[in-house]
Amino acid sequence: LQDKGLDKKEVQNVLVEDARTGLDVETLKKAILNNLFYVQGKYPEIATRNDYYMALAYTVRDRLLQRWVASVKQYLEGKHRIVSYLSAEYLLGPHLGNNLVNLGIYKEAEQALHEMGLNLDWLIEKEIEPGLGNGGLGRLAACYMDSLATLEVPAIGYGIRYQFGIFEQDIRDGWQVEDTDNWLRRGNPWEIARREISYDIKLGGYVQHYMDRDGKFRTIWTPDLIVKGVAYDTPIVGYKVNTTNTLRLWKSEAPNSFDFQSFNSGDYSNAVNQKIICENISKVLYPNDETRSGKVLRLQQQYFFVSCSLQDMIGIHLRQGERIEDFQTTFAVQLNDTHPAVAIAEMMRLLVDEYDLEWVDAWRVTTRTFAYTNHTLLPEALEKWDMELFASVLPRHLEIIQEINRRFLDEVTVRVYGDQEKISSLSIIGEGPRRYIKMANLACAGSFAINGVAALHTELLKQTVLKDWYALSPEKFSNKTNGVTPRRWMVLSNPKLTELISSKIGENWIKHLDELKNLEKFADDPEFLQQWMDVKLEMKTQLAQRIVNRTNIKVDPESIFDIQVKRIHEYKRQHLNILHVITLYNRIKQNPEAEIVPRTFVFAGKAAPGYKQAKLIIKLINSVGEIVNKDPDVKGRLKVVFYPNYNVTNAQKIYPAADLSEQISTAGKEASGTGNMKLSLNGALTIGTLDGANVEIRECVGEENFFLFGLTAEEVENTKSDGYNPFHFYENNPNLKLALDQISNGYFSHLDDTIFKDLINSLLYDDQFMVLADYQSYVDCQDQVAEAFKDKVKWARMSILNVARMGKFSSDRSIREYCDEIWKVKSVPVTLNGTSSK
Ligand code: B1H
Repeated sequence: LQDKGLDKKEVQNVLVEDARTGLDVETLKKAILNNLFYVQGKYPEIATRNDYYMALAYTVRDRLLQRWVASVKQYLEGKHRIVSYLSAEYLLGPHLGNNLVNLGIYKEAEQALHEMGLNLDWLIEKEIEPGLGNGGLGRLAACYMDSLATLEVPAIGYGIRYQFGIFEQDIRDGWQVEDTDNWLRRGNPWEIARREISYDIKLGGYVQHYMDRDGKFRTIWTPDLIVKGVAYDTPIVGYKVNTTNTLRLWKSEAPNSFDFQSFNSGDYSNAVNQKIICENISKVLYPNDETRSGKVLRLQQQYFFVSCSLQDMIGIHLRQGERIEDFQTTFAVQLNDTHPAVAIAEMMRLLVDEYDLEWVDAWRVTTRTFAYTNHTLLPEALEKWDMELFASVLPRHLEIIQEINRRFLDEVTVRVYGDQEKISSLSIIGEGPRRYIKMANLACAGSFAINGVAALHTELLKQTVLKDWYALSPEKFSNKTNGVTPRRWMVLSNPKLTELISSKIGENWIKHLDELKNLEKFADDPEFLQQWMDVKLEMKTQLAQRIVNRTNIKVDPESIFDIQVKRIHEYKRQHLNILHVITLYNRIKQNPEAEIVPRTFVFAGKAAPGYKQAKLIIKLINSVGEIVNKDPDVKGRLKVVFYPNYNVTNAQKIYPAADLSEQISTAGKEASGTGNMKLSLNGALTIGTLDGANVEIRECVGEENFFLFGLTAEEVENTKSDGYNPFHFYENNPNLKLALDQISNGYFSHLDDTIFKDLINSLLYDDQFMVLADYQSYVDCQDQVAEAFKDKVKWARMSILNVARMGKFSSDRSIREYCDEIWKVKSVPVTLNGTSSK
């Protein structure tokens, strides 16, 4: 700067006064037109809706960049421990509205567009969301990125830039059909490709060991494929703070040398093939929520993003002038489930093979760096890799894992006094007809902290799947109950309720959700109760409009909006819900004059494409809907809707309209749930089992405001060990028997008595998830719901108290706990123009 005769202050002033940073309506208007011209190459008369969306998106991005650069600068200036979140999934949802909320310029942008004759919602709805996750686990990562930035904690999220995210769901003839999610088809204004940040990743091949001239053991891994990972960065801005962190997603490509080789050898088509193989690695997200896929490509994906991320972190650490041995002082690395757990072996490989550390020193660094979050107890979700398959992709890592295991078991043998059962349960390598690698055990061995995602889940972890680990190192275990960001899930998705709440208690609650407590004193205020009911009715009316547009089903906004939206899974028991629908329907058929409180049942959720029973459940919902919705005896009192393609965008429209939140998983199966929190925060009352975070929600909102039913986790286990016989419930409960018989006889399927055979047989003769055992308790509880809903004011009062007591479930609280108790990181306010917040 001095060379150019410029004063540092002057340059900064030029930057901050730039038309790309101003937040007022006039500047925004100018900036939008400017970007329309210089980015899209259009003038207003010929601009399309997408042109305007892009112009606005770039206008917002310009403002993010200023904060982003300031954040990176500030982080590099001092010595701060940085959180590194490793996740194979980020279910971000659309950026535009959220960034406007967090920058605090939503109203200004709305006004600017209005003055230009445009509508903000119309542009927001143009965005295609990045669906880079399956469900709760991916969405949690996104909420945590929001809270890290809002709490001004230096953090990087690392993951995969899938070219195709979670498939799009359509319903044809009642069945789910999948379509590819080409989310990048109109470009992505929210990311910046950092072509200069890339790493080579080896795959396959073989390993050789030799002794060098100094008598040191050396290892050479000769891969049979090298792929390049390129960084794509997305800025994540906190709510009304300058802090803007980075989400760095890796795209796989062929290395630069590739084209070159093809020219030399003349084997052009082979070179093209190789290029395709490389690009395949980040091509598509595996759509199996809660079930692992033992495919080579999945392991390659996991290793690919983990190796890129660790190389990137080591680079950042060393460029700070630090020693490799002190890596853990620069980064705390959180493993979002075991999907990135191969990081533990990769860290050892980098330290030992590439940075020449002794094994024990490398292990010390590794075990002070990583922490592991477990998200499920379901046995089918626990990741295991066939050892031969693993060796074919990561030969060196297999050796390293064997060495980790050898040293670990050597130490453990004495601790457990040779108990073979314990040793084999703790072993990272499983024996059997084929040997396999247990990723949860690798994660536990290599981490300094292990946590579950709700109090009950953590207890069950300690008592069941990780029992022997808990006995070995109880100090590593803790609970970190999940949370959700109130910015996306209230301020953005439910502006009307947000405004109503803020009119009574101010806006502080958006950052300090506990302050919702202050609403309690208005729970008996008749005017407030009326306003509360008005907002809910308005949101229900809006959803009713969307429902009719999308499905042609007309629903009554005055009816109970009874909502179950989540991935379709047998353990989540959407079929229990449907059995209740059929039971109400039969009451009407048996007595058309029966008093039935009108209800709209809304279902939404995707089934893993290979999950037969889940797909059948979708077909069942639609089949029952078809009969119930058009039966004249019902007189519109019951409506069943399956809203297609559940994603973040649709969730934001559904939650605000819910009266009743269905959280009805078999107790002990849902690790936490987060939809339960979002629905409750938006004023829905919960009908649920004592599972996951439901337990804590009920504790907070009060048992009088929660509709509880069903077996407890303990009762489920006892019933099973006593020999559970679902057929007994079928034979002895006439309403249940009738409903199941109707399904199997084809009452709901044009007399086709074959379609639902598998589903019914599994319920009658196996019923792993205790649907029949919980049926009567559920129906009785639903009768209480209907009774309670008749008194609208009383219901509204419960709804207000419910919201007032949801403060605990902010992801800000979760992240604060992770920061204080696991990562030991502090916030680093970022200053811009001398202030740290808007
Ligand atoms: C959760 C998963 C999951 N737990 C495997 N486990 C996957 C497992 O692609 N895969 O192979 C994908 C996802 N997802 C969910 O995590 C739990 O079921 C919820 O109860 C919990 O709220 C959520 C966040 O902790």
